[in-house]
Amino acid sequence: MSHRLMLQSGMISQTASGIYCWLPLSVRVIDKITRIICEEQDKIGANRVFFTTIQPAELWMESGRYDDYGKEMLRIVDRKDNNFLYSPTNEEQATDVFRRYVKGYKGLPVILYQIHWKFRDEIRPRFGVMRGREFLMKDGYSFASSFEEAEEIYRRIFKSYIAIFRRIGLTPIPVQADSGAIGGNMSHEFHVLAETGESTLYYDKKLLTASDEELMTTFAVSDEKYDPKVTPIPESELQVSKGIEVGHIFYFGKKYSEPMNAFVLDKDGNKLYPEMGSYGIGVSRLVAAIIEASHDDRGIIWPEPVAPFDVTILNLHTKNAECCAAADKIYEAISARKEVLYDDRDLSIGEKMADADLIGIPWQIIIGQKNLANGIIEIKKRATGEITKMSLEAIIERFSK
Ligand code: P5A
Repeated sequence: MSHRLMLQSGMISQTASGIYCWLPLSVRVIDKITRIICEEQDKIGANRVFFTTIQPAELWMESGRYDDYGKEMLRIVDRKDNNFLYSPTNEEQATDVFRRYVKGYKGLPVILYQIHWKFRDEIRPRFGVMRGREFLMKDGYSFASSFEEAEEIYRRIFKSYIAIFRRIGLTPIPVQADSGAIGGNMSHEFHVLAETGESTLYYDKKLLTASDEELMTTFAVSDEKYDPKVTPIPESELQVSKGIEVGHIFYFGKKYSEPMNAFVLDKDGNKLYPEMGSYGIGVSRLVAAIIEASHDDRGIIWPEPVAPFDVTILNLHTKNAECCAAADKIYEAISARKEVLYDDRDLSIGEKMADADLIGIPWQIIIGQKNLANGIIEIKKRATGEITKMSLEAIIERFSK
């Protein structure tokens, strides 16, 4: 569903299997998500960087993952026959930056994160950007001086992720997970509820109202791990819903710091290998997940915090001087405070209204010549379809706040 809506609304354009161009509307959504992520990550002391998308193979040989990663890794040879790869994730590179720049125990803990492109040569790219080959990820890496400190950071990130998904307007369900290929012994997936989700979640109802602290310990599992015989949830409390995995966090101790010889000196001059974790959010997948969670049969319904625009002005009669003057006046008056999409295309009323519903901007200001002659302009709330008639002045007042 999200894939069809993203194509129809001109958000993305496929260039190869699992590889998409992001067009103006979707970039604005990504910018909104990015801003929310950065604000919440900065609050917990994480620092934003840009690692690179092209990495030398040597880094992955040090960790032993160059051979293990297999066919999902896109391998590249430069003109001097050096082996490179397009980043599927950046644990090795983050560890390399750490060992170059952090020399003493006083430099710990450190949390670095980026929002950057990844490439994984998935066998079956599916549902558009939901499972792409090239995709945008927020990936963070932490370095701590002890297990206790690493655990405290893990909790901080966990809470930050819950806050991020809630601010976007989604319902996050944290699920205890095996840490799979990344390795280690503490891991949570974050799913968001959507009827069309690929995973089935089994969780205790109290997750939906739990505090952050309770969320970490309340039971939830996804499909393959569900066994009714061992689930510690009373039948009356068990909730089964569909979800989409939009985030995944890992604690993996010294899995990279030891083999990559990344250490600092502790206060007695001994080598201290940091306890590490990594933390991911599928940013481009989130765009599709938001649409899965929020649409109707006419199109997308953007939650206000991530909508590409706050409001759209529909001038239904672009050849009518009064309509144009009213639309211009409103645009001029409110565009300092609101992000406005001004539709002055020379199309039929039906086409413009259908497009506005399809692209899902939260508010529509609808200017038609008959209403305007009576001093009336309509505003429509996309989520409910509710229409209110107002004067031009009242509309300017309403959207200038
Ligand atoms: C955590 C950060 C990692 O890669 N290393 C750095 C760790 N985890 S992960 O689970 O493999 O990926 C994190 C999130 O990225 C999204 N994702 C994808 N999105 C679109 N297309 C894909 N092919 C794809 N693969 C992973 C998911 O949301 C995942 O939770």
